[in-house]
Amino acid sequence: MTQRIRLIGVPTDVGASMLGAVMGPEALRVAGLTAALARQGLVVLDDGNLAGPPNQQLDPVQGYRHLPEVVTWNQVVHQAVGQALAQGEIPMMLGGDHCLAIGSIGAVAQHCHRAGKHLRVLWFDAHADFNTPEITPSGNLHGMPVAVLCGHGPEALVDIASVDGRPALTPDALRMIGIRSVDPGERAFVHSQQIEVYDMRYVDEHGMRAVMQQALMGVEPGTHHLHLSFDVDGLDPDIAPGVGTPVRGGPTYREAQLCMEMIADTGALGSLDVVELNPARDVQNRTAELVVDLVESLFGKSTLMRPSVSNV
Ligand code: Z70
Ligand code: MN
Ligand code: MN
Ligand code: MN
Repeated sequence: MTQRIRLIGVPTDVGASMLGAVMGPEALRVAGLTAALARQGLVVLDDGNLAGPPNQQLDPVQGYRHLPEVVTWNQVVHQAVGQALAQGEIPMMLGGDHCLAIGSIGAVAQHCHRAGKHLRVLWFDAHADFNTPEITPSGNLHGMPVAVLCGHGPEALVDIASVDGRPALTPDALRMIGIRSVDPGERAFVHSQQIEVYDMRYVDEHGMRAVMQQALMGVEPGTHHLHLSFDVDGLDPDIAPGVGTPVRGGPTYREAQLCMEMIADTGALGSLDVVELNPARDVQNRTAELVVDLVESLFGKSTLMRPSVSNV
């Protein structure tokens, strides 16, 4: 059966303090995303971008910057993702900043609950995005989506992400990959919640292959829905300069390729976010082109036909 992928442009940077991620959806289209997905045999559906409130560049209020705007964006995202999943499509968010994952993963969790599927979320990022208003150094909501999805944060956002009154995620559904920048209070909170984190030291010591084998352990296409939340700043800034907050020491091109190929091998990828691409910081759209290349691997581009070896 032909898979249909639904591109959902989410041009927002209200969750960040640096401007520019609003241009992410167009940069990905300009870099050839649609053609790359079509090359992998997918039917690509793209009705353009969602609409939401603009960035007024306000200061944080009670620990949050732009909370009402972030709520509205996530309601719109949740609705669009829920609709795509109900139609049997693979929703792909074109961000936009990472706050949009509250709505997208909230809708994915609801879909899994109804369909009786197990959800596994891979959070590929330089950051843990596990802040709360009590511990955030910035008030930026793109530093908080994982906490919100696990039930910690402002009620208005936790509600969007809830399924039958329960948080969208429990820590056991979550695997973080590529992490190398965590704030002091956030660090303690990540530990207390027992989040499974494959930080860069772990990638260095064990290699990306072992990381992905562990992160994908147990994921089977019939019973599981795999969601990739791909923050572009997770990649090493030498290869991906077009992000708002570059942090050196991330996965190389080859490590990132292997990560995507091993996700493809599961056959269980059901939805994804591509976030934090900042074309204003990019060099001739190079980062967007890299992301398109990686996304093509995510959907099965490989050099040779090979037997499924990823879980051996
Ligand atoms: C920091 C904060 C952040 C980007 C997430 C950074 C958060 N932990 N930055 N994604 N690009 O402000 O909470
Ligand atoms: Mn992030
Ligand atoms: Mn489960
Ligand atoms: Mn990040």
